[in-house]
Amino acid sequence: MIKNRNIILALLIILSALNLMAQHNTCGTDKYTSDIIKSDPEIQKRYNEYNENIQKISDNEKKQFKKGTTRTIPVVFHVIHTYGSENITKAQIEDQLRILNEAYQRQNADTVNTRSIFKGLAADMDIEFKLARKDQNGNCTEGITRTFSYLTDGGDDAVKNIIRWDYRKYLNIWVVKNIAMDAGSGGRVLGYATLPSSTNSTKDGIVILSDFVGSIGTATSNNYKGRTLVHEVGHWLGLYHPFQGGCGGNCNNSGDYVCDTPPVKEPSYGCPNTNNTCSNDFPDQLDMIENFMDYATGSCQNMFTKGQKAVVDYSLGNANYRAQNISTAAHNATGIFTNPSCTPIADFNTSNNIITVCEKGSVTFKDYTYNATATTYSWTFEGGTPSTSSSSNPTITYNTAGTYKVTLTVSNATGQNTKIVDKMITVIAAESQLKSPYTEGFENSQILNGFWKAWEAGDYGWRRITTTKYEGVAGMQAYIDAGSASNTLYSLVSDNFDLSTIKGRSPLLKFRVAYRPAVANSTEVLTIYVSTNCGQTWLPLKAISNANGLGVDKVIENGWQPTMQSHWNEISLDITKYESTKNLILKFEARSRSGNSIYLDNVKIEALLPAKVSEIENENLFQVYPNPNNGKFNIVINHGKFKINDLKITDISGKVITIKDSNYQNGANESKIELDNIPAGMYFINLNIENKIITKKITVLP
Ligand SMILES: [Ca+2]
Ligand SMILES: [Ca+2]
Ligand SMILES: [Ca+2]
Ligand SMILES: [Zn+2]
Repeated sequence: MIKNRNIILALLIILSALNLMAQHNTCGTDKYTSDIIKSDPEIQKRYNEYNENIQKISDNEKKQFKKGTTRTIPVVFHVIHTYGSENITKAQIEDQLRILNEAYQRQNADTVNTRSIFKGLAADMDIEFKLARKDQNGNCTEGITRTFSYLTDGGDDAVKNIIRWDYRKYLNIWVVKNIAMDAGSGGRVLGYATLPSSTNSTKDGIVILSDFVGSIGTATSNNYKGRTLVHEVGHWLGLYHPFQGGCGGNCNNSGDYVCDTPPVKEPSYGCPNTNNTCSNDFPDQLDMIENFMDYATGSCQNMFTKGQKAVVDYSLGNANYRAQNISTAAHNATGIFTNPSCTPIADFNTSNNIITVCEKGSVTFKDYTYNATATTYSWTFEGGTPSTSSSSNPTITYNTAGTYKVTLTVSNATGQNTKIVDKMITVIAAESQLKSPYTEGFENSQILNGFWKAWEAGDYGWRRITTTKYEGVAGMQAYIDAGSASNTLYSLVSDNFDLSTIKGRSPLLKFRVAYRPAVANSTEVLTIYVSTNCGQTWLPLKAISNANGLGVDKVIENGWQPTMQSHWNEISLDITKYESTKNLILKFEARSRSGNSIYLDNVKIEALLPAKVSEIENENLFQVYPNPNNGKFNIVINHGKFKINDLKITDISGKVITIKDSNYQNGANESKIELDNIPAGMYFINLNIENKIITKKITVLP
């Protein structure tokens, strides 16, 4: 079975290597529409209605091009980002706007490439796009919002809940790093749109990959020339793919319901300008690979047709579809014909996302202010040196361990704006107070409030829970279900530990995990990283999935959680390599596959080998007082780094009077012992520490 699977995998790898050319990037609108129709009968009804209506547009109307007045559509770009390259520049967005405007007014420079057979069919769509100048609340905007969210990495429709503006006034375009929707072709889904018929107040708009926005910046390296958004806006305005339904039948009732786009059997890729995949068109034309609504490479696309314009005119002329987006009311609300000066919105991050640093380390801050150019910067750095700065990207030194706030106020002639990030920078002491061996059971309810740090995305990610745990009252859960976008990473970063106290004794990192996958062939992954430089860099220690111990069994059960100790697997990792470090930090990174949660408890750093006898004997391990006593006495154990097995009190013959084997905490432990009715005489207290017995003699008086 396993063997066969490996052979199939190998074949798949070979096939995919041979067929790299067959891996096509696609548009996600068909898949999105089919899913949304299935989930909502009302949308299915509206979809059918819309299709019937556009089939009713007369042939004559579809052929006759009338130059009309330009319709203006207010647009807002919502950039969803984690301060990476997906946080594209305003210039790149403006470049995209130029490309949209050229395409929808047949002003693009490459109209000359439209082949002569199609030149007479090409249409100026009479549409322009303008970035909003007023937001929903009437505040000055440049038509670009920027929001930090891990959902940029495959959140798909979930990004629409982060921010959206009234869909009847604004064309909402969400710019993301990754779209999780399966392209079904080994390539990427570059974008997807809601159709005029499938729209609703929470979903309407377009999601597009950041590196396919415009033709400059991060889009420079592809040859799509910003036509991906031209295509998606075509869907948003009510156009279909010319290859929809293959060659189809009557051109008015099949395919894209437009007769002047020749039928195409399947999507066109590259620039196949001799293709004629359907011959049921009359006259039989070549495939119109120039059309923005096919899939040919953007650099080969250059036209819409008169028939497509008639469909878009219908959509823009109907209040049920897109008429409100070009209304005077929308124009006034969005301020697109005004040119106000906005106040900048303060935004910043650190260079390379570094938020932890060793004592005396430095952090460079990076300005991401938007919505206007700032003329002044005023930073305040709690715990930093210098503690203030007026430069845009200052470098600050942090001398003392602690967690510190950062504040930036930016301004221009119109006003000022402040961003405060509480507890942004954590400065870690050169030597940790937490000496190994050490156990973290997540029992302290304040564990995530300054000791460990958890990264969440929306409702998902790491949290302390009391409903299920390996031991004690609480454990940790990386909360994941179908709503958690696939490939989203949730990090849990530990406090720092001094490993040098168990140096030479084969230090191990041990922890308990519990997991079952929600579906076959898709498993969440837990990757453990370590850092010895206060979180500046992370080294992977191990990635664990269901195949190598994330769960104790291979049972598939959606929504599963552990209910007994036998559900928890113990993972043990060798960390000898780091035994000299005095501040080791761990990171538990859960990768979502939109399946089930991962559970974690009992994170231990301990030594495989016992301490050397001489080491133990040299420790002043325990005291007993008073001595002599009357059978009531106190034992103080301060065993530091050594592991205690048990404590036995015996009489002079070796008979055990009592055993105390409860858990001993790190540091000082004090126990009260009361031996009632015990005969006077000599007794021994035997402490079993690291399997060596250390004995103290006591005298009980009559
Ligand atoms: Ca057609
Ligand atoms: Ca043809
Ligand atoms: Ca626990
Ligand atoms: Zn499409």
